[in-house]
Amino acid sequence: MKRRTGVVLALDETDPEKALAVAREVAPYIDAVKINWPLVLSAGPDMIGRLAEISEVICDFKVADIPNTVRLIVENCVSRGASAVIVHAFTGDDSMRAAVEAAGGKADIIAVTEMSHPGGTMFTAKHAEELAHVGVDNGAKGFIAPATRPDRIAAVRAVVGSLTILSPGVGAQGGSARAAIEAGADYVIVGRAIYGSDDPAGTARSIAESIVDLV
Ligand code: OMP
Repeated sequence: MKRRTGVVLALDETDPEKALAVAREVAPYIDAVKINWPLVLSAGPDMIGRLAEISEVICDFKVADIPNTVRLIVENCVSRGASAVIVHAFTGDDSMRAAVEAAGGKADIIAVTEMSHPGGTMFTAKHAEELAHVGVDNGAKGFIAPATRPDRIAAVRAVVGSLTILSPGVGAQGGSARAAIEAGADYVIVGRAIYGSDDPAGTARSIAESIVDLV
């Protein structure tokens, strides 16, 4: 993924045609579209390929399974044109390694460290640095860290060095794009604030403008 604006669209819009329209409209202001279960379950997995014609695609299936199952999921995402796949790190070294091997250099694996919602403090926050290590040690290229707690982005940055950090939680969850990037994120992930707005392109553009001097 090449960083241009530093904005990733979390496309959790469940109407397939609306989702495609939003992706097309905001494409000039984002570096990638992230697809998660809500859209893939309503539109079917071919949506991954359709989005890949518009933008780079991150498959956010937060894969958390044994190595063989992880491999099968990642191979499928990559064959459909995904540029990256998000996987949980808590499953351990072997599952993370299976994800990286299955991506085979054709896509990046992004490891979840600390989650952005309040419940993320119950378990993930306590182990975020260890989870980041699982990713670093096994070849993940990206890491998820919370825009809702920018100090925790800095903590993950201290573990992952120059690897990429993507930060969800901007807008609807209360985080600020600028604070996340200032704390060490490379990209912000923004969903409802963009696709749920009356003017998705204008909103994406203003978020990109708010961090333009930092990316
Ligand atoms: P909004 O809250 O609508 O901006 O959407 C945030 C997106 O980021 C959703 O697709 C979430 O599934 C995702 N996300 C989080 O919100 N928190 C996390 O800790 C991790 C993710 C993610 O992996 O992308």
